[in-house]
Amino acid sequence: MFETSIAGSLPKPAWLAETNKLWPQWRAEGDELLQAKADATLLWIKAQEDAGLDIVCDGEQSRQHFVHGFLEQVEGIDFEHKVKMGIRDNRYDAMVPQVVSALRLKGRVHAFEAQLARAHTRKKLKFTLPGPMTIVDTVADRFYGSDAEGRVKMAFAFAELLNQEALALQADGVDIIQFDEPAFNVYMKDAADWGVQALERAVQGLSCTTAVHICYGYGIKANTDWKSTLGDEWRQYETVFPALARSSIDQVSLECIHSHVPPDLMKLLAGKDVMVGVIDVASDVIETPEEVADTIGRALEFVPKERLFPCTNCGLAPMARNVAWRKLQALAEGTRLAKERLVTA
Ligand code: MET
Repeated sequence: MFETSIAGSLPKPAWLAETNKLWPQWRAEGDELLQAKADATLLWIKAQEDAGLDIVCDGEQSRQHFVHGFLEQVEGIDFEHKVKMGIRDNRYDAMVPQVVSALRLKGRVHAFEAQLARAHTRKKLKFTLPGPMTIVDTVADRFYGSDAEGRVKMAFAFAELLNQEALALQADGVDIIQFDEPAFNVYMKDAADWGVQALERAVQGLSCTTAVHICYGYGIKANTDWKSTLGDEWRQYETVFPALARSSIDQVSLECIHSHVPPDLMKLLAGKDVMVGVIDVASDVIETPEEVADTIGRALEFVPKERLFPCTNCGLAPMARNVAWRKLQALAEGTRLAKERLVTA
């Protein structure tokens, strides 16, 4: 009960990449970079285990960014000529690569870090991939056409590639494959109309546990500014949760602590495991065990205890390393307290 995990990413050590950045530059090249990625992956696996998490991740140490890491292994994408594009409905500008021809995987995307992680932990291993709709929102298109039809076509093309990599990750021994779809909270109607279907294409044939993560973004300024415009009640999840409840996806990861999401929206996920965000990634203040346990307690009003998985609101990538480390501990300690409360209730 209450198995703990994170949304996926952790800060990169200063010897691997620039710190406190969402799109950091690597500090090394070639074999040296590969070795640094491996070392950072092992370091964070150990840290997650030491903190007492039940399900561990590779911390996304081998990818520059949660979307572009996947795209780097896709043929048909021009990384040489990146363009500036407003992403997440123009919330912020990012330098994005361009889709210039038909899409195909160059080969395996995450074999190195998935196999490394699998060889070094006996804990359940979760692996994250970007979702098709979020990829479409983080790349410039010069091939599929920018109308709605083109976007859907491109999403399904990416879904097929994601599916190939997901099947291979399953064969590597990954227990849970999570697709990150923050775009579901931005284009809610599209998410319900075709985003979930594209996700279904990505999980086709998988027998491991499947998950989707939907949040209000990292703790960067563009996101905290956006959140301040969303009012007192954030009901974005209301449009897509019913479609997810009808889907074959096993688990849904959502933002909870310090958010204005009405917790009763979790009721819309009946029949699914719910990864509840009990750690705020937009604040360096470390949650107390009481705060974490209280958040779990609020979620328990709407999620059966055997379906509740305490998690972080989003990735910890742009944070300071020591803050992230203490947040892992807070997640585990608070969850322990929530379990105790349940026994003594
Ligand atoms: N797996 C990604 C992370 O943990 C999710 C990002 S959603 C903005 O960083």
